[in-house]
Amino acid sequence: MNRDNEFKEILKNRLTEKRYIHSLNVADSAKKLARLYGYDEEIAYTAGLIHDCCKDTPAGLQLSYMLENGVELSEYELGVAKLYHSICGSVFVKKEFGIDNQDIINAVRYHTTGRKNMSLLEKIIFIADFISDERDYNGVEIMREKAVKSLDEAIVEGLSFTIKDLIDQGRIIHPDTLDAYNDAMMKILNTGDNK
Ligand code: DGI
Ligand code: FE
Ligand code: FE
Repeated sequence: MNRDNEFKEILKNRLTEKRYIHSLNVADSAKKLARLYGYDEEIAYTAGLIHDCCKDTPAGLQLSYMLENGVELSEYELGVAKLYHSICGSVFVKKEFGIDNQDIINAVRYHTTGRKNMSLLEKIIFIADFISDERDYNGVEIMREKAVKSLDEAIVEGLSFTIKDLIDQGRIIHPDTLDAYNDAMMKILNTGDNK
């Protein structure tokens, strides 16, 4: 049973219009990537649709929701409010949407940082978030080209951008972000041309 319409009604009320449109676009991108890379298209669509379900909730409320639900935040997470929505979202989709597919839960959980050994769905959602239709940052066309060529190459491209930006802004880089970068880079180097 596909519950996307039910989720859409809830998300429309939880998210700003801009974020809701982003969610629909990420769902569409995820579905296309799923077709290309051989993953269940319906599951990818649903994961994309709900990935930012907590993004417009105030950080304090996200934090109390996570703590009430027994989430233990690492020192790198507790002080970085931008990372709350993916962790909070993974609890929310399980508890409030009744999602029991662990791959979907993990795709929401790791969509901001990535991590080592991401599943195919985790990679699809991570990249779909970078290339959704409304994205117009410098370099988005390169990301869209890489996304259809190799998910690992797209991950390296996207995380290079994110990590450089975080350094320029003097922000904390989560260990999962660095792990995701190194892991994807290792995969590219092992199958590609050794320098
Ligand atoms: O929720 P979206 O805006 O669609 O996208 P997202 O969940 O990928 O969040 C992107 C933001 O998260 C962007 O401002 C960079 C930030 N971010 C990603 N990884 C890290 C991070 N911020 C910190 N401080 N550390 C990270 O490792
Ligand atoms: Fe997000
Ligand atoms: Fe997003």
